[in-house]
Amino acid sequence: MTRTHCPYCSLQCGMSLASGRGGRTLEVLAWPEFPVNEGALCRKGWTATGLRGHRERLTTPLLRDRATGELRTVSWDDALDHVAARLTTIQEQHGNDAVAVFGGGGLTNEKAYLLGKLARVALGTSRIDYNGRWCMSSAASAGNQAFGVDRGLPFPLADVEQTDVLVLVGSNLAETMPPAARHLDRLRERGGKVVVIDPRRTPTADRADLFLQPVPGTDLPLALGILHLLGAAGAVDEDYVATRTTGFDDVRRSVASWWPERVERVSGVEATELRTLADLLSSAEKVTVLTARGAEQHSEGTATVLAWINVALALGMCGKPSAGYGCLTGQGNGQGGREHGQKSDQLPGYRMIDDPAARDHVARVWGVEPASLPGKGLSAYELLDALGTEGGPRAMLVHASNIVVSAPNAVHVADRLAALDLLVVADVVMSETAAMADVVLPVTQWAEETGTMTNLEGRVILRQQAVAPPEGVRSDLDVIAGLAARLGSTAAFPTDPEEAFAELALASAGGRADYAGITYDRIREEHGVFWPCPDAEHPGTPRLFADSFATADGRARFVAVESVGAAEQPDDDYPVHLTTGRVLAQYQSGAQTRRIADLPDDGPFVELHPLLASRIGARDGEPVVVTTRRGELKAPCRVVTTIRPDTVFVPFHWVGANRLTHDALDPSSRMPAFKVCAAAVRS
Ligand SMILES: Nc1nc2c(c(=O)[nH]1)N[C@H]1C(S)=C(S)[C@@H](COP(=O)(O)OP(=O)(O)OC[C@H]3O[C@@H](n4cnc5c(=O)[nH]c(N)nc54)[C@H](O)[C@@H]3O)O[C@H]1N2
Ligand SMILES: Nc1nc2c(c(=O)[nH]1)N[C@H]1C(S)=C(S)[C@@H](COP(=O)(O)OP(=O)(O)OC[C@H]3O[C@@H](n4cnc5c(=O)[nH]c(N)nc54)[C@H](O)[C@@H]3O)O[C@H]1N2
Ligand code: SF4
Ligand SMILES: [Mo]
Repeated sequence: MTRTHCPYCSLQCGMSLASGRGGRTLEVLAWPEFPVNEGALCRKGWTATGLRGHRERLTTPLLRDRATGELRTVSWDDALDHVAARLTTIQEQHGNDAVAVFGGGGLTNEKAYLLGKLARVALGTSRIDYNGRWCMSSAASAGNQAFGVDRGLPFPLADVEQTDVLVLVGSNLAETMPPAARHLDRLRERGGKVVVIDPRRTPTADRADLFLQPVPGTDLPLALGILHLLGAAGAVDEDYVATRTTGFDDVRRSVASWWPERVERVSGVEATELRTLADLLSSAEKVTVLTARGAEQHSEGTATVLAWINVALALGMCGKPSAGYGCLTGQGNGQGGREHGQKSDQLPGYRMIDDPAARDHVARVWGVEPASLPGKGLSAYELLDALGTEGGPRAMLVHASNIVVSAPNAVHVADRLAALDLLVVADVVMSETAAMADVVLPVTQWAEETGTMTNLEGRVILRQQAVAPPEGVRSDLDVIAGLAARLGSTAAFPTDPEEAFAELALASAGGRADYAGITYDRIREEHGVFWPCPDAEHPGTPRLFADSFATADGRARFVAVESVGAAEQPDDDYPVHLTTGRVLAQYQSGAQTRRIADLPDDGPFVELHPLLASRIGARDGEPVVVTTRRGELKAPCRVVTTIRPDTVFVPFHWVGANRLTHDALDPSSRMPAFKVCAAAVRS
């Protein structure tokens, strides 16, 4: 029996794996003592072993034959020799930045750390970024500005049970983190209130005492309107604002013109509902605001999060027990993945790459000259947009992202990928992106390897190996080390995860996300350790901000923000709002879950309201066509009364949704506007 954690989302539910018949069978069992999920798992967790031994599992490296265009089997040595030789030639001809690296928030901390080191040390390229940019980067950017640190939840998730009012802005956690929904039930049993803000009445909204249904992309005006009402009601905690924050005067002025009727015109949320929410917040002792992708994946995502943080700060909540603001991070290692150097502007320990002291520290750990470390690179979408262009990357290594399905404006992105001289994809299955690659490298997955992940609470946990990998398959750590050696790097690239973690801990020491005091043994004993944990005696930090914030003066910063609206607004040609998101039984691009026999894989669908359906003459279950300025999708419609009549929803787990989405980026986080664009729909 091996204690480990689910391969999917950021809850990182604890589970036990029982291997039988000499490793031929593997069964998921509950691990009731692990506090985050208390033995509960969602359907994806219970069925997670379904990819093991799957006939579509990759088990041998593949190289595209120039003559036939087909992928053919090659040995590991031939594959890695070929990749290293091509990368070297491309860099000799076009410079170091001609090679790009694209990582993923599903990678363990050890992999993310060494992938960043591969880029900065062995390849000397600035061009590394990852799919986490599309996930929580707006909340990260806002958290850094307001609190001086970016940890999704600055408190354990279970704390929300003890709050009085919980506001969920753009989170459908009943379907995206099902075991977390029990906190909502317990909160309500205690007499607390749940508020859900979503253009769709989701299973999460079904648990709400108050449900607001705004036009997609209007959470920012909504927050400005709430703050306006709180000010007018005298509900601002002036003592807290005076002693623990700076910048409120600008914010107070900036919300003066956001009276409820103006917010109603923009957001479609009635002024009376806004007042109800403001009253609820004014009278509560403890308020917790949580944002997720619905609020964040917008061209104004960072400003939106800042505006909701301003609401929490004005009420005096951040740092108070069972209250405050948090972001529900998404991928398994969405949190750790952004702390150890696969983001274009960061070095390990959440250090900034343009900070000379940070460069000195990390260069010393790596045994290189600080000046040899490249500077800041391009953000994920900008990187993809530059592929194969003049001065852009000519080769790219992809570890743990299925870009062809999950990138915005995906038809364009697939064109850019096709323009590369060399695309290398390391994956466990033949994803849509791997299918485009010149070299495919088959890697181990979760139960077959050991490594740490950092869950949405900042809790560093250990996924332990339960079974041997299939023959022919290697870990990403082996791939990284194998390439680094062939590229002539003399730096250390450990393939043992525990050794890699020890180096990561050193590199992170003194940084914002300090792991220096964390070891595998401690994690095993303590059900995970919360960062920052600077030394072996330190207990770890489940709760941040009780006494001070991570800013220079220890105060939280109010940042005044304005709303200019979504980048693309409906017009006569494209009259409805398109939004996208998730369903319970599928995960992300679906590369893994679409192949699991016990999960329904019924393809993309278009959710729309009966009023819209009758206007276009569509009937439930029949195909409709959604078009945007980027592309078109034909899929069966689901006619539901739970969505706004002016909005359609498409899940992104299948090829299709992202042919439609817009590539407008948030100016600060570079987050794409996945959650709203203008569309037309016809039957
Ligand atoms: N089943 C499942 N669970 C997952 C994942 C998965 O793929 N499948 N992925 C994991 C990952 S990486 C992530 S990031 C999380 C995401 O977790 P969530 O953020 O909960 O998931 P989404 O479905 O993307 O978006 C949440 C809600 O936002 C709403 N929404 C759309 N536009 C807007 C808007 O403008 N404003 C507001 N307020 N709401 C809006 C949608 O209707 C949707 O119900 O889930 C994680 N868990
Ligand atoms: N329209 C729309 N698009 C979206 C979103 C949305 O809400 N709407 N959400 C965005 C968000 S929040 C996210 S997080 C992204 C996610 O989108 P993707 O980056 O595509 O995420 P996954 O499908 O998880 O892709 C992970 C890939 O890595 C493989 N893999 C799994 N484990 C490993 C490993 O250890 N090593 C290697 N090398 N490979 C591995 C899997 O088989 C899979 O092919 O999508 C974004 N795209
Ligand atoms: S909620 Fe997330 S971590 Fe938990 S079992 Fe489901 S997918 Fe896995
Ligand atoms: Mo995500």
